[in-house]
Parts: sequence; C-alpha cells; structure tokens
Amino acid sequence: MSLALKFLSVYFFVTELSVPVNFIDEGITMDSKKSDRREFLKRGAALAGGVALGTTKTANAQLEGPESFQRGTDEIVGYGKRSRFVDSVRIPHGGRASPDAFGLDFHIATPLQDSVGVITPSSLHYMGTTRGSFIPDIDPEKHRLMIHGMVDNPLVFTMDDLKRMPSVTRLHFIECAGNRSNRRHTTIQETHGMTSCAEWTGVLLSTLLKEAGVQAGADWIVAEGVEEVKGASSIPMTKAMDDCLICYGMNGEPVRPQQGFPLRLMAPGFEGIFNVKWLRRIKVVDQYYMTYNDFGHLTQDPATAALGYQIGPKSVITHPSGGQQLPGAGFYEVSGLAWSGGGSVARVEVTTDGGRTWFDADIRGPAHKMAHTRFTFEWNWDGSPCELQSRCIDEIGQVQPSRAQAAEFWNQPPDQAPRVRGQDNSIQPWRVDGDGSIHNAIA
Ligand SMILES: Nc1nc2c(c(=O)[nH]1)N[C@H]1C(S)=C(S)[C@@H](COP(=O)(O)O)O[C@H]1N2
Ligand SMILES: [Mo]
Repeated sequence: MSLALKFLSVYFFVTELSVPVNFIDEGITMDSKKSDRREFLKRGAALAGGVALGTTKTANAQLEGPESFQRGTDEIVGYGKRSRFVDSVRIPHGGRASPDAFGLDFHIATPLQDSVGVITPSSLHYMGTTRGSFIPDIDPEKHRLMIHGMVDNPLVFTMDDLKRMPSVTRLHFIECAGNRSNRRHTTIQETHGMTSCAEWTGVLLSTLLKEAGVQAGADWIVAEGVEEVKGASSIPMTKAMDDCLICYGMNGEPVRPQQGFPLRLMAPGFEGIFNVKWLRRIKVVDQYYMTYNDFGHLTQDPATAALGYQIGPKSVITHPSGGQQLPGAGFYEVSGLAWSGGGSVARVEVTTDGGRTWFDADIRGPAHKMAHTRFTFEWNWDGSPCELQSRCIDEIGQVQPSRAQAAEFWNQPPDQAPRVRGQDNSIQPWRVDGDGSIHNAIA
C-alpha cells in the first residue's frame, strides 16, 4: 500500500473513533513498532500469554475514545497540568509528617517507581532539609550573593549580574546522605526516594572565585543559605574550583522554591547537604570551619565518621520494584537508575538469581558525570521465585558494594545482621514471588 493510501485509511479509522486528528501521526509510526515486535519475537523472547493475547484482541476490537474532552482554562494555557489519570506523588520520608502542624517541611521523597528516563520533574524532585524548613519567599530583585573572606576583591552579585556571566547547563543528581534502605521499607520511594536528577543552569563557581581573586592559603569555602546557622557547609577549594555551580535554572525554568529559589549551590557528586539552597554568601577561608551541617564530616575514619563527602557508585532497579506486581511470566524490560559521585556510570550489571550470575545491562542515553543514568535489561521471567539486583561500576572503576560489604566498611560487627551505619550505596535486592509480587529482600 502506498503511504498516501495508508495515511487515508488511518485517517478514516481515526475519525470514526472521533479522537483528535493528530493521532494520525501515531497511526503511521505504529507500523514500525509492530515490525520491532516481530523482530523481537523472532529472537525468541516470547511475551507472556496474557500480554500477547491482549495485543491481538486490541487489534481486532473497537478502540475506546477519550472519556471526555477538557475545556481550556487559563491555568492550563498558562502553566500546563498533567493528566488527571497520572497520580504519582512525593511522600514524607522517614516517618515524619510534611508539612507538620506548624507548616514546616521535612524530608520528602521522589516517586522513583514511576520514573522514566533520567530527569526528575521539578515538582517531583525530592526535598532535603536539615531540621525542617519554612520555604523562604525570596524576591530575586532583592537577592544578593556575597563572596568575601580571603579574596582580593570582595564582590556582591545581583541575580541580573549572575545572568550576564558565561553560563553552563548540566545534568546532575543530588542525593541525601539519609537515602538508606532498610528491611522495613516496602517501596523504592522509601528505600531510595531521597535522590533526584535535574538539568541545572548557572555560573561555574570558579568563574566567580577567579573574579574575586582567591588568595594564597585559602583552601576552603563556607557556603551559606538564608537560614544562617543550618544552611551552611564547608567545601574544599579544589572542589569549589572544579565543577561547583551557582544555579538559577532547573529543568528549563527558575529553580523551584523548595530547591533553593532564586539561587543554589550545586556540588556535583557530593552529599546532598553540601548543595546549599537559598545561597547568599560564600566566605573564602583558610581552614575547615565547623558549621551545623559539617557535624559528622569531621573525620573519614569509618569507626567514628557518620558521613563522607563524595557519594559512592549506586544503582537501583526502579521497575519491577517493591510493591509492584507482574501480571505473569514472560518478557519484561527491567529498568533502573545508576549514579556515582566519582564521575559517570561506566557499566551496570544485573542479576536475576540473587547474585550468582551477573549480566551487562544496556546503558540508555549518554552517561553524564554525576547524573542519574538509565539502564535496562531484557528479561524473560519463567514464573518461578527469584531475586533481582543491580550493581554500578563507575568510570574510575569503583564497584557498588553488597550490603554485607558496606556494613563491614562501617564497622558493623560480623555476627550481627548487616546494617549500614554511614553513607549507604549498597546493592538493593528485590524478591519476585511466584505470584508476581515484588518485595524488598533485605534480610
Ligand atoms: N539552605 C539550605 N540548604 C540545604 C538544606 C537546608 O536545609 N537548607 N538541606 C540540604 C540537604 S540535607 C539536602 S539532602 C539537599 C536537598 O536538596 P533538594 O531539596 O533540592 O533536593 O539540600 C541541602 N541544602
Ligand atoms: Mo540531606
């Protein structure tokens, strides 16, 4: 059939069902999808009976039209809105209500179970706050960033000043050091929801520091948010001069208030707490200063340290994951996210037999430095109970540890159940029961 004819028949088919005419585009691409599927079946990856049957049936049956059409509103025209059939939401993390009775927000977790690709929508980005936050309501016209201390020229920047400077746009994850899995968690939102990935736009901190002229012996900076006491972190000058960003943009619009509007520091790959929100001051100093946030970073000795700086290589299977349900045996694309504070993700391995055999997963899209990276693995589930895990290897060769290895690193006595006392980048096991239900398999 000629393309024109095909086009025509799709058109009539479509008008009959009274769905919008732009559906035609999809009618044409559907053919290429079909041939993919045939290709796929030839390769021997048989789909589950139920799924295949469902597909055949749909092809013969009348397709449903929309329930109704939405009348346009200024709100939808102005800022847009997702479908009422999409209900993925953030949840309070760690059992503490957000907002609480006083309107304070605490930690809030991203619904990673519903994630696709690598970008977290801004409205679903996790929120991390030390000891709770009222979200500052900052007028960007009045906001200033001061850089002072051991510099030749102390500087004060307006938002407009910053936007005149050379900018960079980069994909980076943030992860709270409190993003740790335990056996009481049931879903990935509970085990891993305190990490998100966004496209950040701003000025390199090195650009501003060079403008100010850093003096000899100035080995640290202290970055401060508007809350003074708790919103401050000491960061080594080497990191500040390397890849830290002063961000005003996030996913194509101004940084959201919960993420630090109008200005935040991004310290790629460092624990969440270093990414100071509502940034207003950077003091260049000669030594590590003890701030509220720095408590816990005083020593790198695993016997006493609560925290590190750089996030280790980490990954988690987002689908299928805890609380989800497989409809039956057959083909599934296992999909997950991997990231590392050490650079880009080089490789991800997946096991479906609880760690006895490991296979290379496919890396989807370019693996950016210190960014969530999507991996997938083609899996034929035979319907018997099994255990899925993933492990990340980053570009500097670091390998994501097992839970037992991470517990040993943080000095958990070997005769006790593995508990990760410090930063937890351990492998997450998901158990698949014979009925297709998925469960957290931490012992
Ligand atoms: N000013 C300020 N910055 C802050 C915090 C804060 O409470 N105040 N919380 C930190 C913590 S604990 C984390 S994990 C990250 C979270 O960033 P997000 O809320 O944008 O996800 O911000 C960090 N920056
Ligand atoms: Mo955090």
